Amino acid sequence: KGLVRAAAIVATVTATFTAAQAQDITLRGASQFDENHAFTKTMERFAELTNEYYDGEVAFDLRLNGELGMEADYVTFLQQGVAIDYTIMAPSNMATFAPSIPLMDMPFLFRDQAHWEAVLSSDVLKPLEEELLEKADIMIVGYTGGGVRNVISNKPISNLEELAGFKMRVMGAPIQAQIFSALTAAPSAISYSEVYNAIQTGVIDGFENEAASIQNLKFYEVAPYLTLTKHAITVRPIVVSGKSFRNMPEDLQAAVMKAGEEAGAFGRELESREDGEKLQEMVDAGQLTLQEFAERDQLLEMVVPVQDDYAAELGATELLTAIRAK
Ligand code: MAV
Repeated sequence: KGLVRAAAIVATVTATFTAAQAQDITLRGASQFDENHAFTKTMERFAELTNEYYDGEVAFDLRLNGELGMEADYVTFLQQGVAIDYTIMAPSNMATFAPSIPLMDMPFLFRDQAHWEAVLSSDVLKPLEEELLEKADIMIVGYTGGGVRNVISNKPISNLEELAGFKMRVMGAPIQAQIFSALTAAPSAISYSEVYNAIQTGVIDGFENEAASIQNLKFYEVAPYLTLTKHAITVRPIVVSGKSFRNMPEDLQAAVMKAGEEAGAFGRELESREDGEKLQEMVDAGQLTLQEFAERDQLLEMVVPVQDDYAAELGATELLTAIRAK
């Protein structure tokens, strides 16, 4: 009888141990947005696909609504290997650690959506990925994005004359301010979490952003005019902390790489498809008024020399040429 009980205990202990081991790995992610944003949906897809490809079980703990801070915080977390294991973020938020990373989403880099897709589904950005890993210990496992960035403001802007001196927020990477200065606007780098207030209190008159985020964070409440400058199609890497990655068993690493690439393609299709729909939803709801920008072709001419100088400074002229040639 005693023996039978002992065997039962061993069986229970073994089962508990196996379950504990299987649950051992938890990967924590962070999103600035709620469950409706394409980034959140893409990270959920990444979790599903990782579990599909991994012959074990990984728990994903995705924190939404900026609970763990904003992208500028996430980059530090990832670099230090604390608080989060993965997220999606703008290359311009990684500039402090790797100055050439913002090249991949600088304004006016892509001619059109086909060009953007050709670049993201090729390996032309590899040198930048290597630099990010080396300098920041952050790994790019896939590329999402696909939102078109436009100027959004508290008063209508429809031509170069009205853009002159426009007090606007830009992302922290110096190239962002350089580009908008070349367009004669008055850019300043302000934290994303401060933008709404800064417009409301008149510190700035607007900024530039894509439909998904304008809608999710209700920026139209303070900036109801959107000018179709269409100056950027977003590139948003799905990133994993190098420290977290090295802690994973090899088969999980492989699953994460495969899931990252596929979740990226899923996210690109989703956000590009939703971009126009979301703009229209905001127009239909009376939240936004859209206007064309009269001299869009001229904008392009004004920024090309700035792009060239930036690439030259980084020793990335060849890379920029390769991206443009895709
Ligand atoms: C949008 O919310 C996203 O593109 C996000 O990745 C950026 O960080 C943010 O805009 C921003 O402008 O800072």
